[in-house]
Amino acid sequence: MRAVGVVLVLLASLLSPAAAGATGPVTAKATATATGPVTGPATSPATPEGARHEVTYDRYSLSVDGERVLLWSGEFHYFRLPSQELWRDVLEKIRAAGFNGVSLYFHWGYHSPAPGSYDFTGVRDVDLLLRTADELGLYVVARPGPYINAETSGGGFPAWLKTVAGRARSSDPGYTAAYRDWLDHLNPIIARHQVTRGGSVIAYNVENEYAVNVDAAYMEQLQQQARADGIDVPIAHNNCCNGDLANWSSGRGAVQIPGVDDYPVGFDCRAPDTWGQSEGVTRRLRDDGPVYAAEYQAGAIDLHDAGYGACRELTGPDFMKVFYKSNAIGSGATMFGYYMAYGGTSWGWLPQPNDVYTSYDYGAAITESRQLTAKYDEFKRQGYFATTVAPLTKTDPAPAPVPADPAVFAQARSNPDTGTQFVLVRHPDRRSTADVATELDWSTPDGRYRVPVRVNGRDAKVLVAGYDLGGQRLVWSSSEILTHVGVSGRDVAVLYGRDGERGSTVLRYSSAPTVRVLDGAVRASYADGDLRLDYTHSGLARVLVSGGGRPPLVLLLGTDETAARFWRLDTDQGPVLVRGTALARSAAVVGDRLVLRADTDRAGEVEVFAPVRRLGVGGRTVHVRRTPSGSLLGALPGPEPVRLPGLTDWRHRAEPPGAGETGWVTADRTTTASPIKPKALPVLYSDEYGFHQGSVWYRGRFTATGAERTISLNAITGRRGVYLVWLDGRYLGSAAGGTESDAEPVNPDPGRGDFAVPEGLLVAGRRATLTVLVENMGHNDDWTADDTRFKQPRGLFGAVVRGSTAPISWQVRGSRPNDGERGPMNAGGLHGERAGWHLPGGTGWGRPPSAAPPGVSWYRTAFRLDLPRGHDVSLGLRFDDTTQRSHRVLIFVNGWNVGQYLGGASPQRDFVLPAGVLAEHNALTFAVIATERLPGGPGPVRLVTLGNHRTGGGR
Ligand code: IPT
Repeated sequence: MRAVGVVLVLLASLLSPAAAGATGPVTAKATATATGPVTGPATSPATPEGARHEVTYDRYSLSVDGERVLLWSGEFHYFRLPSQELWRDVLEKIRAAGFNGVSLYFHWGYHSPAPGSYDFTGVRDVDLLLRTADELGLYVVARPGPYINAETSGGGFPAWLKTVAGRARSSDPGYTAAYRDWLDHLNPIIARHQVTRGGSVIAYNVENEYAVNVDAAYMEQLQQQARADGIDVPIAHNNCCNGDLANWSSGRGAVQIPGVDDYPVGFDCRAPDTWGQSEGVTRRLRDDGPVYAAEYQAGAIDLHDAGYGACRELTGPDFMKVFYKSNAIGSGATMFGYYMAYGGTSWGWLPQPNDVYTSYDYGAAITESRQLTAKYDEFKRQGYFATTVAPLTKTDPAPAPVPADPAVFAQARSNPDTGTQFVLVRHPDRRSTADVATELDWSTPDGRYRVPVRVNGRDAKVLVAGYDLGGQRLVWSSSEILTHVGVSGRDVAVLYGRDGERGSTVLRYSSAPTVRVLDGAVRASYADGDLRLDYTHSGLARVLVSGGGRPPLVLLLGTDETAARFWRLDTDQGPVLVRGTALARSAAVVGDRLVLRADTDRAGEVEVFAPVRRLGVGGRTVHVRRTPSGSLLGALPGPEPVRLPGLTDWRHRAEPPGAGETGWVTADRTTTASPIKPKALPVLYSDEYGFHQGSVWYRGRFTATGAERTISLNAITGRRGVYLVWLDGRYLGSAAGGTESDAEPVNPDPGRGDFAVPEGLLVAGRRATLTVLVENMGHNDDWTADDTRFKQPRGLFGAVVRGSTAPISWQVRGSRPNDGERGPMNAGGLHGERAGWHLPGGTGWGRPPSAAPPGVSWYRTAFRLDLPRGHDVSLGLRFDDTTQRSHRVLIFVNGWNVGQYLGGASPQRDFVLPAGVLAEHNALTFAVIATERLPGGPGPVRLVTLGNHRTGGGR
């Protein structure tokens, strides 16, 4: 398999225009320079001859086999999408947006249910993930932690690590032994997918924002182990704090490529128009390596429950234009990791509860339900440019042309070898919404010009001068470049500007060329070798330029919107352009036919610029005609409508408090590895007894005196968690769980609840049973690397029966360590979860009562899907209950815990049901936890369609 991949890679590079000596897009050929690329670590000696590729870097960029690479990558969390086929879907969408890379965290806790036990199968098959990225032509920055943060439970640490002695994220022996074992299992998988061995892993990111309480020996040991495990690509790190605090650029533990994370507009989505002061320009941390924007904000967590729509607005196209372009020109970075390209779902017990709820949509360019947004279009505009215009891989700061009006700010970089100039224009205050039109006095490589520019509102442009665009010479343009390809001896270029704004483009010829305006209103003039085109951006204008001593050029002048309808796809005959479909996934030239995989969301045109005469989409031949632009034009059908079944015929099953006799463990420990000590002994922390996920039941038995007045409890659940209390089967009530205590107790009373003992309930001399259900909403992260957050307990923290000194004997029962293919973080410790009620099948279900009592009740229904074939339909489950009742619902689809509905406690009402988890026949099961009587059960819910595309088959 791998050998075939290598042959294809070699073939592709032989066929690439760069190898043939022409200047071509994508494959930026590094020109030999005085500085010369610094050679990275040696390639693996075990690699067969011919498969070796070399990854090197210098102060400008990474290079592969001496060819410079601008790494334009987006972050993707495979663990937030439990379906191998959907990994491919999302990675195809990421690739189609113009990304040439993905940044991948690996989640230790997701793979390891217990010390020494690892699962790399099914939805945990990261070997397949890396193979998929490679097949799609995506470079990978592998980010194995061991600590990853990522708003996931424990920041990626397995919860069992909370009981291991020794500070996490340090060189302490206890922690070291634990993480070494994990990395010794993971590193070899990553290693065999490195570029140096014919795969696509191009860099390896150790640790994550390791900035406070640092231990240099640990950083050094992580890198030594990576090398020992066969990692030979450059090692990087992501600093949290704009390069401040520990950034690992020098000294013990330093990495080769220290990068910087930057979230310049932060995480408060409540006022999405409000941008703070942050410049968001990535700092250079080493002179001998490229500038690396390791995590650059591409969405936001919803810290204040504004909903992800607001986060998508906060980080929308205006923000992307202004900040991404300012950063590219301000910093000269050539390595980018946009966080997130696709956020996904923190299904099961994946959320880190203090910062997120189930959805990790992130307001990203691709929504949780895998739909493409306006942000996706902006990524495409910028990503196509960044991966097309090769001189961007090597630039130095350059004198900027002076705007006639100081209300426009200009900043420039240029490529020292080609002379190509890149000029950023925007408002000096990036938040300004003024509309300013002015001129630049621009000394380009091809002469001095007055270039009209306009900045209307929150906008930024990167204008290019002195660029060999295929076989053409671009002198300058006030339009931006989307991309260009060479097709059958012609150049096809797409330029764009905002709808209604004027644009001008100047191209150089040795004699007057013939200009034909095929579409739109474009004025052409020729003088002294310069062909000047003037136009107003509107729709899609088309100009055919021929003669003048150069190959013919089809110039397509679009708006932001019409430019975004183009797709650039690589084939072994070079890149081709497709226009009109909602998505184009892949293309292949087979003889005289273009075989296209594309999605449509409505009926409409499809146009291709490719060296072919015929077109096939999704296995069907499309009737096409040749256009004056030299393209083929045809029509494609839209999707068929989706009909969804109603959710009816609910069945019910009660889970009485403390039900089930097996699985209880005596809780009598008197010590804990956590720096947070309990209020009273024994230690009741659920992790100490091997119960790490979801709810935990406690049973405390004591001999009553009859004088008991109050039960005082403390429980730590994580944010939005609750606990419920019964005494001798009588419900006493519930309380909100705490989020944390402290090593020196400044917060000694977390999650306190006081419950009055009903008069006459307890009889002197009789055994009494206190039963408590404590939710565990997920584990804290370890950002501060000092154990005080990460090793926060879950479960009961203290229990006192006031009015009695009788000893309480405790038992605890929680989750099983693993739930089959659904893994260690799917099921918690409800009796129903332990008994498999969340799985399809089984008996014992009856008619629902008119109201559910406080406590745990299970509901179930089945539904059959009859979705149109050859379509990609994304479904969700919508909670229509608007009463703000405080019940919570664990949602299981065919056994998979797809999230937790939190009544009035979180803004999330739609839950995405991943296509890979759905089948034709489906079981939908709810575990409802109600803190009060719940008339009518969990309330109205229904299936909703979140997206519907005809996919053209192939998936
Ligand atoms: C940075 C983390 O590296 C990343 O894992 C994730 O948590 C992200 O932020 C926020 O979503 S932490 C940085 C904001 C201090």
